[in-house]
Amino acid sequence: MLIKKAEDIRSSEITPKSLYLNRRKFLAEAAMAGAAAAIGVGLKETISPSTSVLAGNKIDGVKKSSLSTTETVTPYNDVTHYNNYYEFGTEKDEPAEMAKNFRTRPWKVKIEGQVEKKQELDIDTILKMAPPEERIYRHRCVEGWSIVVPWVGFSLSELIKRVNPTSKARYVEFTSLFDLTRMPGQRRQVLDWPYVEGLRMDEAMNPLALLCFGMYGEELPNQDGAPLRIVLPWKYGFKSSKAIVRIRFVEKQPLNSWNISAPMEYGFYANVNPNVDHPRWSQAKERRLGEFLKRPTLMFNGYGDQVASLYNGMDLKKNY
Ligand SMILES: Nc1nc2c(c(=O)[nH]1)N[C@H]1C(S)=C(S)[C@@H](COP(=O)(O)O)O[C@H]1N2
Ligand SMILES: [Mo]
Repeated sequence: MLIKKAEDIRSSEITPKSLYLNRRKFLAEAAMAGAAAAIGVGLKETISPSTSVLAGNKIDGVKKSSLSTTETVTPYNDVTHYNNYYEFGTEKDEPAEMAKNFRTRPWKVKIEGQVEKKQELDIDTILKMAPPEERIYRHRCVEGWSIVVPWVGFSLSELIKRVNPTSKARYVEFTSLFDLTRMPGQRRQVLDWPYVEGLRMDEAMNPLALLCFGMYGEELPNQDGAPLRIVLPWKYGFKSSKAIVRIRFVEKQPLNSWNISAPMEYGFYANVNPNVDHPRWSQAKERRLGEFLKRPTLMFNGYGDQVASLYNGMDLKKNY
């Protein structure tokens, strides 16, 4: 999502090399799955996190959620090796490598701003606030790729209810970790660090908004935002902040990193919208990791029934 040169714009129209390699990997996996079926081993075993060197700890007592899609889940290996996480490099394969040894304990999250009691919560206190759920969501990056991920977490509203925002709280702001020694990508000024994002209060309270600490039944791998991130399936991926250390309730619309960096290209709302093109490319289609042909992008990424009413009366071409 860096400001790209003309030659890069063209390359987004053809098959990017990483996706091409991804397809080769996909074909290899499909061949493996075929072989596995032939010898009576389940497909799941060929793609499950337990086969990865980055396997985390299993999360117990995870309940299935009715908010899940039944679409095919993207292989774990793709979701953990095709990442946007500029604190750990700007190439898609860099975060897996560069975040490998990132320490996520101890970890505190500051609760600040318009709340009855400002406090600092330990990550392990937050994880116990509500029972963990598996939410299989579609997730669409503004760059035109998408994934389907079995995230683990609970609704952000569970935390918000417990910290009692005041009546002045109209927005909530998420700040990611700033630490030059632990996040080497921050030594480059590709963004104004730390990464910040925000939501309107009613968006944050929508049941779909997920406070996320796991995926594929395990703790989040570092490259996907451990130990705590947000997941907002109806919005472009850049709204889903990783490695959150501060949640602040505010009166005014917070700034957000990509809007600061390129306001004409990335707005505050960032709702998935196939009818509003990015100034440098169309948003009408997307490529699901592991697939070759593009598929049409859906309004609100297909979550319109749950979220369209939040934007009644708003011009979504202006509020992109
Ligand atoms: N702190 C932080 N959060 C971030 C980003 C980032 O660079 N830094 N990238 C965003 C973007 S552009 C996307 S598409 C998603 C990618 O999440 P994933 O790597 O788990 O698929 O993370 C979002 N959250
Ligand atoms: Mo993204």
